[in-house]
Amino acid sequence: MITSRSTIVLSNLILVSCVFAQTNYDETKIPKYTLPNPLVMNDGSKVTSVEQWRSRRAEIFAMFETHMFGKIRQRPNFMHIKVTDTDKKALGGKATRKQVSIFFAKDKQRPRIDILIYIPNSRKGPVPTFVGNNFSGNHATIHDKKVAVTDQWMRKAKDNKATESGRGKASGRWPFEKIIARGYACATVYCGDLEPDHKEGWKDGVRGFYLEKGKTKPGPVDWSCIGAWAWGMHRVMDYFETDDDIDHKRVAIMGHSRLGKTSLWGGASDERFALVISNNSGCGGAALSRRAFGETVKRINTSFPHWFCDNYKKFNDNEGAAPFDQHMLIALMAPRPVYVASAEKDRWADPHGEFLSAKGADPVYRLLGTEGLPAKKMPKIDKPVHGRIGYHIRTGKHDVTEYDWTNYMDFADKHFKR
Ligand code: GTR
Repeated sequence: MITSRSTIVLSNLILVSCVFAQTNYDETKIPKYTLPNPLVMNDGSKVTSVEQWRSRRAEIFAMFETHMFGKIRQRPNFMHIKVTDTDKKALGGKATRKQVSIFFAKDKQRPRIDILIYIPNSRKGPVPTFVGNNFSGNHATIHDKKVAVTDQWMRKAKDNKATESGRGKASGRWPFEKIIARGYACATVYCGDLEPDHKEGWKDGVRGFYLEKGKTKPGPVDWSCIGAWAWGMHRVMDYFETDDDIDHKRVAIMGHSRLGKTSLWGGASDERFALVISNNSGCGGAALSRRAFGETVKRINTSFPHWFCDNYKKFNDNEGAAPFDQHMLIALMAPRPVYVASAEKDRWADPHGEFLSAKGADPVYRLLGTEGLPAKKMPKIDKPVHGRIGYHIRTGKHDVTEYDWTNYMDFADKHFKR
């Protein structure tokens, strides 16, 4: 006899396998597709000048807002910035650590973002800076007891509470010492400060806080969770503009995986970022959706219904109906340098689709007078290509490694003329 519990388990299994059944890892089974041309206006006319590109860019940007990430929010009227910590003897005296909070409510502690920053002490003036969201709290990015353990909702933690045991757990992904040694500052913010990463998380984040009167939840074109995380990066940039140690004209926004989707959208929606880096961002990030290789639009919208605006669900099993594909998200960075990085074993994120997307942005970069992505074919493993568009596929799995960072810094050196 089937008990009700096993009925539930069974139906869950069927549901999951239905979704999984469509996962394709075979290049020969990729559906035939035609990519929308980033250099053809919605009315069919060709884009042949920089000026026309600005109009086309506006069209493309509106598509990503309306159909994928939701409307971008501007800087709020109220924002209170407070530097809570400055230590000139951090990292063995090599860096200055700053912790800065941005409060969004006049009379409440939350919402608030806590920025952790390390700035090289051997600097002659403002320094170029890498900034990105992190997954597990600022305290997880470094073994530094002065960094407070976050009290925000935490994924994969007992009772969703971060503890001391998480300190430094993600330090492999944040090689602050090496970044400092190369003359860059590096800053990070816990994405959960903006919105906890679950379906109902919007209620406890900035999307809930700023919900318009009369609405009970964000509408189908309103900002998404990724939109909220990206918005947080924009607010960090607002702060950078007030900090004389940061060269705010040379800030690179970087993110991994879901936070790589975020860095792409964050960089696309705020042109103050001078360089944009996507580390293994995959579906909904750098990977072309029409290939439906590895993670698909339907799968991502099912597992993470909050990441994109509800409108994006229209493209479940129907990627070809979108007026854009992800190469056009990359093109939104043009002519700013952009880097797309893949990992050999990260097939879920479709490395080839990430490369093709970077390549798909190349005509826009060339129209704007830059070298674009100087690679005819997908580069070999561990053979990075650094044009105005950078790309590499490295050995190993879905992660951020020293190899990735070394390439990002080399790429930044090239474009920031250091
Ligand atoms: C996976 C998701 C990917 C990627 C990844 C991550 O579960 O399917 O799109 O975002 O999480 O963020 O680590």
